[in-house]
Amino acid sequence: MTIRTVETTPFEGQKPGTSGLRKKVTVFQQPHYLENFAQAVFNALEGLADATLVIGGDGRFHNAEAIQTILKMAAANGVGKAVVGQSGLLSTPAASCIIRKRGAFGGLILSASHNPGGPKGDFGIKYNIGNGGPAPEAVTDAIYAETGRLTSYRIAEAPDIDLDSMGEAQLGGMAVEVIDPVADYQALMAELFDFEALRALFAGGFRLRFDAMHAITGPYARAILEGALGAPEGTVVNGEPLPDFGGQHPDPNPVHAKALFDEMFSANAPDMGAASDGDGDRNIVLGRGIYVAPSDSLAVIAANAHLVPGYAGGLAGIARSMPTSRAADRVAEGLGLSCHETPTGWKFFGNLLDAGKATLCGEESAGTGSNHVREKDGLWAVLMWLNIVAARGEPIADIVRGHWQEHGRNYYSRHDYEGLEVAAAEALMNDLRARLDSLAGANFGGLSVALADDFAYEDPVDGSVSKGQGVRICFADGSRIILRMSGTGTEGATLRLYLERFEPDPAKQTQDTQAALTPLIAIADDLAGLKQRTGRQGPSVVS
Ligand code: VG1
Ligand code: CO
Repeated sequence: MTIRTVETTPFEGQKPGTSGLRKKVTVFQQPHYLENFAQAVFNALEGLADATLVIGGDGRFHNAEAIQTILKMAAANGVGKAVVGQSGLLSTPAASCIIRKRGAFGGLILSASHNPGGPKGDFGIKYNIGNGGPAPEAVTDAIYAETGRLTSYRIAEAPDIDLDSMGEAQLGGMAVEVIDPVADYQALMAELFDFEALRALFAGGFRLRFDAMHAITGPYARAILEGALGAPEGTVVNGEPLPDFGGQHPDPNPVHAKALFDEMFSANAPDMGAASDGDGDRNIVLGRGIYVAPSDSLAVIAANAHLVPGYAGGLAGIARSMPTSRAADRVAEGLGLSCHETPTGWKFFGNLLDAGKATLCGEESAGTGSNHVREKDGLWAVLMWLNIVAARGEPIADIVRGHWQEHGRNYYSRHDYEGLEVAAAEALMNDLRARLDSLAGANFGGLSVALADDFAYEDPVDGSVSKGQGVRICFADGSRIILRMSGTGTEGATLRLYLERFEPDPAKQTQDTQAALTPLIAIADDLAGLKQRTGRQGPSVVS
């Protein structure tokens, strides 16, 4: 094998503290761009020689080319073996599963998750460590440091590997194994869930519509739902992964999954609706005439997990990101479990899961998962709900409303202001931060501020501290207003406003979430000057 050393210049583009790169495809198509990042990863990882790396992506535009480049670079950097999903495909949770199952050193996942794809869309790459989860900050910082001192990268001169056929090949000194992207993941799901009960559920006429949004979950959902569980053909819609996701935006929210929402609120709605995102780690769940807010989903799953074989032994604890509603905290309290509050992003759950401090984790942004892998897992959440429905024999709407009656209801909504001018959004946040101290004890129409801070987290396992994770304003009655800037967008700035209010009394609970939150929306606007400073009349997405 001939190895070419290509001279390059230090690489700018990656934000420090982020687990990978997410950029426009056109940025990734620039000469040396992907190569620079990959070489920075290889340089930063000690002990990679002769080790196994798992490689796969969500099938978006540029996936196949990027994988060929990465394989040639991995071979040139002394990697022992690459395990690649057939046709270069692996969902994020399946990649996590395979890294763990095969004891790999780590993995490279090619995806920009819920961001749009296609030649004008986004591409991304991130490195996951040997526990199957996103690299923690110590590793991402090391990769970032390497990007700043790169002078060359190494690549093998070799023909492309045939990724469409399963089997083993050799790329110089590196073995390449092309595997079925679904098999290991499906086997893990069969261990966790009562597949027999789920087969009986579908055989009994239960109707599910699973919208794979032309992204990676299609093959997984077809194999498991329509294959192993016998759901009727057509249960999975938009099941063919397409490089541009069929021109759609693979983000399962009320705007981009509108067809699914319309169907679930129609007269002929099936029993359950669900969707996943570009790389298969997110999920939404709907019942007939009801959308289950992801924060509620975590709480309901926690309260019912004992009904599911993989969790029958009970939970070690629950973890949620700070902006996620406190519905799960109430369940944890009732079960005598601790509920950990982490910054946004799945990487913060890894230590808690590894240390056995949590079994279930969730984020308000349609992410739910457990200790079975180290990523959030869209299809897992759907199977969890199916198993709970099968065990309880109740419709989803009744399960959710019953949960609110028993535990109280945490009204919750996220308002996104997308595509803002970066400087204006940053100024808004900075001005708000500067005023936090003066807010303590302040009163807004009868609501008094109990705590106003910029969230900081100390990891209970390794002691690392992450600061500046979002402004939170907590009121004496349990309501919260949270503001933070998105770290995943590729155009302008996205400001996220999170609103939460608790209503313990079932007699006072209304169906209209936005109406229940109206006073908080007004306070948030007042505090942050949202309308005036963004020049927007309202948010671009309400979820
Ligand atoms: C968003 C979500 C966050 C999630 C992250 C990655 O981040 O809010 O909860 O962990 O996306 O999800 P941000 O910084 O834009 O708010 V995914 O599906 O891209 O892996
Ligand atoms: Co995702």
